[in-house]
Amino acid sequence: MVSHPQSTVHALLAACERRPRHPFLLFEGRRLSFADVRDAAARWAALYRRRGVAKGDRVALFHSNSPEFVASYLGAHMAGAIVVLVNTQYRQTELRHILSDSGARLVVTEERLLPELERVRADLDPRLQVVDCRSQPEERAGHEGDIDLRPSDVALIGYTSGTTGRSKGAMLTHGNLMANSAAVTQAWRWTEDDRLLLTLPLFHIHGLGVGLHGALVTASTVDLRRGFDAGEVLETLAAGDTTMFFGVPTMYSRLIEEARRRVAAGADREALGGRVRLFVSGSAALSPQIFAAFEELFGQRILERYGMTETVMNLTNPYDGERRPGTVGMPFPGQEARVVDVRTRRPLPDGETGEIQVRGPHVFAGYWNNPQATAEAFDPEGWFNTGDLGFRSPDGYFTISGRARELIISGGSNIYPREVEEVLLAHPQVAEAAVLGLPDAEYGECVVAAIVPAADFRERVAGLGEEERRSAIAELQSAVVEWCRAQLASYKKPRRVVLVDSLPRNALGKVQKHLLRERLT
Ligand code: MLC
Ligand code: AMP
Repeated sequence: MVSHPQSTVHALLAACERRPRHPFLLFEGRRLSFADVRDAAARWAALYRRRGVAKGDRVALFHSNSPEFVASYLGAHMAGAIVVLVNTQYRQTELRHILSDSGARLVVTEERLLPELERVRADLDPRLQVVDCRSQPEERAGHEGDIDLRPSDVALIGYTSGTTGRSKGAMLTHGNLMANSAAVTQAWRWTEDDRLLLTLPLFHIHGLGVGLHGALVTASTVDLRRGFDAGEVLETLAAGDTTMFFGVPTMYSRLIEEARRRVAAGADREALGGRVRLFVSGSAALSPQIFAAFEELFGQRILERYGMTETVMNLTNPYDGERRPGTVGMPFPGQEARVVDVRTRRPLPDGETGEIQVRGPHVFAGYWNNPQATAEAFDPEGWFNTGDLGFRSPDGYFTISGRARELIISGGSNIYPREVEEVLLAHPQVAEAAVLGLPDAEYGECVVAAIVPAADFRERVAGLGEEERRSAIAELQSAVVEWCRAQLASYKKPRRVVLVDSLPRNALGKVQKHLLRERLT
């Protein structure tokens, strides 16, 4: 096993010992050293304690990328709390579920998101406290020296997966997070001299568990952005201080598009990648076409890796060896992976497709308050069932070929069809609904909904002329999209709504999505 700090806070304090004045975070003209972040985190810890947060209590973070996010996150750990990550795009349905399921005691948020919280407040524990992320208590907390954190303590809960329409909270311990960062930083030769340009959201494992934590354990610098903008990224790379960039495939396809535009307008092609030594892609499949186009323009082979909320990082293409497009490489140091038969659960020989299982210190501690889901996720030897299908080549490279569970990945964000279907079914004009992901050039996959309208709608349009019928249908389609947007994160709304007379179902009444897919493609 690779040695690692005991907790995120131990990692922060170690970085402060080594190089207190070194910049940890660069953000919109601000420059925060490790010591600055430690002090800000200690102030947050004091604020939490004053508000009654005790060890093991849940603190939800519902705000965007900023130094305040990092300080409120590490401060929660200093106070012994468990952080609940909340996507800032989440709306009523997700907020109601996550904030009540996690039993959050306090939520840190920003002004623009307050109305979203207000909308669900009546359904939540009246004791839930809401704190503005700009709160900066003046005094310094006691000392962060008596941190009582063990590797087995839960550090965060990331909500993921939702075969039942409700997402489950994956509990990652400090040990899981730090073991992961140790493995990632070793595999990618991450050193204290690196500067990571981070445009990924910190409320996901990719930005937080891979990006921020990697910089924390190596005591290196993060150039943190509010979000991704292709032009801004290209300008930053060209400035020459960035050494690493991590992104989802949609970001790479936008970078390629923007770079082509600039080269056509006379920009220097040679300077596109600046001084970057490593471009990493993950969270969704990177197509070999994007890989090749990027190499042609930027002169660099993207390193593709595979992970998930429950495990942070699992597999990676090699830093030094061949980065093979279409594959996700091999296990990180100290981790194991294998492929098993979907039915017999026995390990399969190389080349045969089955479910990928992983095992190691990076694998989560189970689902919050859900022993049944936890038990189902592991086999008796402690292998975690990823739900992803794939195979291993004879020379050890894994390829992901599909998913055992229903999941749409659009632009690196996960969408569970069942959750969208439930929202659609609650619309008064929808009788039946089925949601699936169809291929999309920009996002990889996009959400498509097939709906059977309610009887009164069907009767009404049956009596209309062609023109009026078309406009009634268009009206229903857009009403349904707006309905979803009001209740769910906007990226989950269907990008196409198709009205059908009936859904193809099997003898048990289950919708046959493969037939529907054929019909809609
Ligand atoms: C935004 N939109 C999307 C979308 N993101 N639609 C479909 N899929 C997406 N992923 C829609 C919004 O709803 C909005 O619609 C419109 O696009 C503009 O919104 P935006 O906020 O301006 O979007 P943009 O900045 O363009 O976002 C694209 C993106 C972003 C690729 C930068 O989606 C992103 O940051 N993705 C990364 C997600 C991530 O970090 N995943 C890692 C999970 S961890 P409207 O109609 O409202 O205007 C994990 C483990 C692992 O998977 O292995 O890493
Ligand atoms: P999440 O639940 O948001 O953590 O998403 C994890 C899922 O993203 C995995 O189970 C995979 O299905 C998918 N994923 C992550 N990285 C890759 C990759 N490089 N290629 C294909 N799928 C990926």
